Amino acid sequence: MATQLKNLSDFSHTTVPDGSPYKFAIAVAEWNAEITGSLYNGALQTLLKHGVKAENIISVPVPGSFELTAAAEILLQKHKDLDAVICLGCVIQGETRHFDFICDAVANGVSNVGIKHSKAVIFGVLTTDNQQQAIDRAGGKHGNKGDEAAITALKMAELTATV
Ligand code: DLZ
Repeated sequence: MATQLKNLSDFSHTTVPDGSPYKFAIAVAEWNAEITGSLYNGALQTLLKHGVKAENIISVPVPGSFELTAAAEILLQKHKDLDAVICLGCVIQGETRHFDFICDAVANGVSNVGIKHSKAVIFGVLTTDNQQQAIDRAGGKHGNKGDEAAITALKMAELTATV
């Protein structure tokens, strides 16, 4: 049962739920694979570190970030016992408007899939101006956004189970 929040200090960024009761899927884009591979390793290790059983993690590759929405939908349709889906990708700004179309589509898409299924679908997609910014956020000087996506999934799984 969710408890009353009393003050801002309740919004702890250090308390991560025990993941042992939960089941997750990770969909990871193959575009910019050296970046998304690091995001994936970060997310996977973070789930395992927080007690998620290896057999309760489904991992699927998709060609590009645009396909993450379809993957999340398919996973939630086929695996009704999933608690959350983590979507990982990396879209790097190019010379055309492709960047904007892909970023908009995947952000709106994963959001809509989550609402449709009443399950958290986590947006772990880097949207950067260049390769260096992506490296910095995939295990570099700005941490690993895959780890953060996994922690968000754990928190949302607990919320879904307890609210
Ligand atoms: C086509 C494309 C381009 C130009 N750039 C990226 C990118 O930076 N990151 C990414 O994940 N995917 C990219 N894609 C592929 C699209 O996401 C998608 O796979 C194709 O448009 C086919 O639907």
